[in-house]
Amino acid sequence: MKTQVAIIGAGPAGMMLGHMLRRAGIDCLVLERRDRAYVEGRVRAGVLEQTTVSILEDLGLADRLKREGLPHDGFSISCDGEQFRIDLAGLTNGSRVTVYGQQEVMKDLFDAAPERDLDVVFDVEDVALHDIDSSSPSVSWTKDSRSHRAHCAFIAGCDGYHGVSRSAIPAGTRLEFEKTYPFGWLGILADVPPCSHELIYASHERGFALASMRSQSRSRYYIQVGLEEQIEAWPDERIWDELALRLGPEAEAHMKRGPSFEKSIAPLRSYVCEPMRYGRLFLAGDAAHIVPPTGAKGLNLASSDVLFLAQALIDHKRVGATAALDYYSERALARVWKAERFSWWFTHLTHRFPTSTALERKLQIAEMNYLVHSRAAQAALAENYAGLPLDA
Ligand code: RFL
Ligand code: PHB
Repeated sequence: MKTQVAIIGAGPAGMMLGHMLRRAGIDCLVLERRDRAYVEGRVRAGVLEQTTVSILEDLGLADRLKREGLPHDGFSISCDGEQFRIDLAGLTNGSRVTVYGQQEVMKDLFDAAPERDLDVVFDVEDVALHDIDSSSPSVSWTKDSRSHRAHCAFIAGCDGYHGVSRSAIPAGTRLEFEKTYPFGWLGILADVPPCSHELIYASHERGFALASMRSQSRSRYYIQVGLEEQIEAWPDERIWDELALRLGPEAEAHMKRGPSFEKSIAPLRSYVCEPMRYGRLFLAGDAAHIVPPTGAKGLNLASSDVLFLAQALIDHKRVGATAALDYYSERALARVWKAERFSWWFTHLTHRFPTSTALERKLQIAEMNYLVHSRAAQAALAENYAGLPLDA
């Protein structure tokens, strides 16, 4: 078969790109290793920047987000039990973020696919990329034990950190930058009202904690845990006790406990692959870069990547121009590195590192103190958290 763009991976990056291309009348095909329920069931991002919301609005896919998403004008930071607020809107000319779970974003993207002629093939196996450095690349896969191949003009590698696309770029032509953190996040979902109407990021002697939400009646909480920790060692009561301690008395006073219905540990990593393009293959989203979730940037970067890529592919289709395609990697990476820096910085500010010395803990507390008292420091945090302009 033939298509214009073969998209590997039906996560947020692949599905948003698919919708952008179909709207511009560009043929594409999305290949996904898992089934729809699995992709939609993954509990991940919660915070959307205005750029991501605007992309979904522009695609006409934000009706439910507008109804059910929770706009947030600020968030709190708690340091050893003392809480202060970052006034996102006041510090940034009115920017705000929207709390709307990645699961809901995926549902909206999948629901709209059939009516917009966006083909998504689930449960594919053995996806392989061919001739990506030629003008006639192709992608092959198997499904139900039958082999398939799509000849295309371009391939979009949107298959996440563990996908196959990135490794199709010859090792000698890509640079990888990586840091793994010596801890992970243990996350739970529970059907109890959130302890605060805004998010609380806590830096505590015992480690980081985060109070987030999915709705007025569903809470999402995280605590920093050691990489050796097993989930079985964390019954709900132990997690609630730890959250109460780390988030501090103000949050504890309003914290409703209840049974968790999702519990998992995610490792933290900073990673960038450069360049994000090789021949006819373009990487986007987690396939090209990973940020620790502290800054809430992963899904938001995936959306700006695919916006840049769609603009370039549309340009190519309309006037045969390759300039935007040639500039894609540089344009995307400029934004990626700023989000990497911010996520790394915010992680260092709020987490306990097992190797950190007493001096480093004092420096961390001094930086937090500076943040409490300096409007300039708060403004820098706020503009990064709310999301920098696309080409800032
Ligand atoms: P995804 O979501 O990993 O999707 C990739 C898709 O590709 C499929 N795939 C393949 N398909 C075909 N063939 C293969 N060989 C394949 N290999 C893989 C996979 O099955 C999958 O469906 O990448 P994408 O689209 O780039 O999207 C990235 C986001 O999912 C990710 O960055 C965010 O979830 C990160 N993140 C957050 N981002 C935010 O912007 N705001 C947040 O508040 C936020 N919180 C989070 C997060 C991630 C977290 N975890 C668990 C890592 C909180 C957490 C805890
Ligand atoms: C979430 O609600 O899952 C969430 C919120 C903020 C973050 C990371 C995750 O920084």
